[in-house]
This record gives sequence, structure tokens and C-alpha cells, in this order.
Amino acid sequence: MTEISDFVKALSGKPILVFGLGRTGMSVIKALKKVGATIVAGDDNAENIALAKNMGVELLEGNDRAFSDYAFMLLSPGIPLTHPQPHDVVLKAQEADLDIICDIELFYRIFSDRKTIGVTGTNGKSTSTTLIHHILEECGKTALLGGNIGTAVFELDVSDKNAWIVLEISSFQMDLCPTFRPDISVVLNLTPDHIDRHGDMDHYMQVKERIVELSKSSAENVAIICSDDTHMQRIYDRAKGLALRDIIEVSTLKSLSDGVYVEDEWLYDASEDDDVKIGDLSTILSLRGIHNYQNVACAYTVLRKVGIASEDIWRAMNTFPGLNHRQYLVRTINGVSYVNDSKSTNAASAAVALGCRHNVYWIVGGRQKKTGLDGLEEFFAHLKHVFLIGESTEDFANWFDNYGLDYTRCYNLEKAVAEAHDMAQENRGQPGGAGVVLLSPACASFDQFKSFEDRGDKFTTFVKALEE
Ligand code: UMA
Repeated sequence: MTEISDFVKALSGKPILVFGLGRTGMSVIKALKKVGATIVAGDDNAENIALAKNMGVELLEGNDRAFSDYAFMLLSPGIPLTHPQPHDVVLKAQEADLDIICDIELFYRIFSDRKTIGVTGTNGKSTSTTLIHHILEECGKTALLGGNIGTAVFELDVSDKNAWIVLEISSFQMDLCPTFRPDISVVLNLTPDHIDRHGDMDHYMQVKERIVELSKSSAENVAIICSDDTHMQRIYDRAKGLALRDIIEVSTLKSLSDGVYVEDEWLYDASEDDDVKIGDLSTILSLRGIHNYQNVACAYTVLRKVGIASEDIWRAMNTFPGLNHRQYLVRTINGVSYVNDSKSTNAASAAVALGCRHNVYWIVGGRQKKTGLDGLEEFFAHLKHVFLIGESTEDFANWFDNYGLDYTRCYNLEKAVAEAHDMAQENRGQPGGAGVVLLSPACASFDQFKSFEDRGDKFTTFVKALEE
């Protein structure tokens, strides 16, 4: 691509140091090497170094170039920049006054004219970015999805300049982005997380807050800030005070005279002239639960700023299938829904899925966590029957016996899906709705599967094969 080539030419042969050879490092090496960049690569893992060697790049180990000779250092976000202590390579780069950036910052420097939507926050980033991407596509826009969600930004084909690039941005990445500011920035929420990597809450907040600062390139320059928690209220107040961007407040806890908010499970838009009632959030099956309302309200606001009509956004939201393996609606048969929540590997995450559903045929079990199913007693009223799988079967059977709850020992997932399906279909039409066959195992998958993704994919295959 000419932009990458022009960027590399402007370096006049100066080498780039790439440290960290996972998705971030490898995608950058592939993109820049193609157009003749000189790359020096390093990693603490010998296997990854061997891979880089096969790609024909110079290796940092044994290299006698001075750090000051590099154009910049591309650091992977998982490598400590400040806390618990800076990685050795960071200290060396800092001594040489070398710019330390991640792939998102590099992308922005190379493709500063591309239209970007950046979403950060402690929770819900993946759901929000995927939802925004889904609505853009449903409404006929070209959209790409990448960043922390799993596809590195240099793995995206950004040749279409009109495409909206929707990026999930972690705090680790934002820490390595001195100038990247998306055209439309979203900060969802902020609760203590990754403090080991950021030192304290103030630093974590400063890093996240950067995303709402003024963008150099953008026509839009919009910042959408959900002010539900005290940290976020501070960020909103500060951003509003600076008035650098078009700041839009979002809340799921209070009604707003100017902003987008949720009240009694309804979404309202008071960001323009009138206070408009947009829709009943409890009807969107894939976005059930209060924790999702921040995602919905922020995504809605983004799409309004992109210029999509409220009714089109609402229609597209209702076709959102959810994130795969996270309360993902695989299929509906005669009104019974089949939901893949394989990502639930502990009781706390199963609680989220059980809490917002009734008439549940619950498939649970696997390699259990220390606390087992403790804490889930409050959802017994939501259950119709329990189907036990995996090595936790006997322990969980004993646990349910203590409460006199009905269950079936299925041991394997295929049998559990078949039995849950039969029972749910037989019982449909009973009071309380058609019901849901829910895989939310509250356990790790490694006793029977390669990963939670493998477990969820198998569930999906079994469900898709069911007869109507
Ligand atoms: N490495 C070292 N020394 C270290 C630590 C790591 O050499 O001290 C090397 C490893 O050997 C490996 C490489 O660095 O070769 C890994 O780098 P990385 O951890 O940054 O991982 P990537 O594969 O580049 O993936 C990163 C994000 N990972 C992290 O931030 C930890 C991915 O987010 C992201 O999808 C990807 O870039 C593409 O943008 C994952 C993640 O867990 C999903 N994110 C955290 C989260 O969501 O909580 C922040």
C-alpha cells in the first residue's frame, strides 16, 4: 500500500526496532517488511525469535546497532512499560530517547486520514465494538473491526478510505499512543483493573482519558463518555470543561437533559432538540442485562454521530447476535432459544447469564474453580432443569442435592444438548415463556475441550444439527 511505502521511504533506511513477536509485532513486521523497511526484532521467547529469523529480519540479540539509531521502537502492549517495572528494552529505549509506540499509534501515523472509532473502558469493550461494527454493516456502511479484540490493526485491509475502522483499545495500547485520537472516541466505564500494570488508579484513568483529547485529523472529533461511575464523571466534567471536542454524555443511571440515557430499560435520546424515546432494551435478546445497557447507549450515540437515523440503528441492534461464546444466541427453535455462553468459566460469569433469563435448561460443568457454584443459589428460581457435564459432575450433583434441585448426569456435551433440547421442546407452551437452553458452564473447559472456544463451537455444531 502506498501509504506504508511512503512512510518507510521517509525513514531513509533507519531501522525499526520491533520488540514483542505476538500478533502485534508479527503483523507490523509483515506489513512493513513488504515495502523494504529494515526491521530488528526482539522477544523474550526463543521460539518467537526463531520465527522472526525465518522471516528474514535482523535480530536484536547480538546486534551491535545503538538504540539511538532506530527510528522508533514498536512495543507490544503486553510488555511492561512502567509497572510493575519497565522491561529492560524499555529502559534502554528511554535512555536513548527513542519513541516507544504500539501498532495503533503507528497505524495512525501512517493512515491519519482513515475514519476511526475507538472504544475503551474497563468492561464491555468487545461487545460495544462488535455491536458498532454490526450496526454499521447492517446500515450499508463499510466497516472493519480490530485492535484489542483480537485482529491487530495491521491485519486489516484498509484500502477503502471510506471504511469506518472500529477499534477496541486497551489501556496498555493507549499507554503506547502519544498522538492517536480516534475521530469518535468512546469511554464506557472505569473500575480498578490492570492496576498492577498502571501503578495506581490515577495513572490508569489518565491513560484511558487520553482517548477523549482532541484529534489532529478529524472532522468529527466526537467524544462519547458514559458518566455512570465517579471516575467517569470526573473524566466527563473535565472533557466538557475543556470543550475541545463535541462531548456527549451517556448514562444508564440517570436521565439527562442533554445526552443519551437509559431509564426503566428504555433508551432515550436527548442529545438533539427533543427527548426521544428510542426503544425497549429488554426486547434485545442478545444484549440482555444492565451491564449491556452502557454498551447499547454508547453504540447508539456513535452511530447517530456517523449519521445513521435512530430507527435504522434500532432495527440493526435488534439483529445483533451477540459476541460468540458470550451469551451468543445460536438459534431459536419453536421459540426456545439456544445460547452459547462458553466463555463463562466461573460462577460469577454464569450468574450474569442466569440472572437475566427464566425457564433455563442449564448445561453446566467442566474443570471446576475453587468456589464451585457457590453464589448461584439465588438463581434457582430461574431454572427448569440442570444438565451436568465434565469432571465436576459428581461434585455438582452433590451440591444440587443439598438444595433438592433436579438434574441429569449427562457427562458429555452432545448428550446434554440432546436432553436439554428434548425437555425444553416438550415443556414449551408452559407458563413463563418458551425457555432457553443455556450452555454457561461456570468451569474451565480443559477436562474435555481444547479451549472455551472449542467447547462453544462444539455446542454450536450440536445445536445447529438439532431437528425442529
Ligand atoms: N513478551 C516478551 N516479554 C514480556 C512479555 C511478552 O517478550 O515481558 C512477548 C511474548 O513472548 C510474545 C509477545 O510479547 O511474543 C506478546 O505480546 P502481547 O502480549 O502484547 O500480545 P499480542 O499477541 O501482540 O496481542 C496484543 C494484545 N495482548 C495484550 O495486550 C496482552 C491482544 O489483546 C490484542 O488482541 C492483540 O495485541 C492485537 O491488537 C489480548 C488481551 O488479552 C486479547 N488484552 C488484554 C485484555 O483484554 O485484558 C489487555
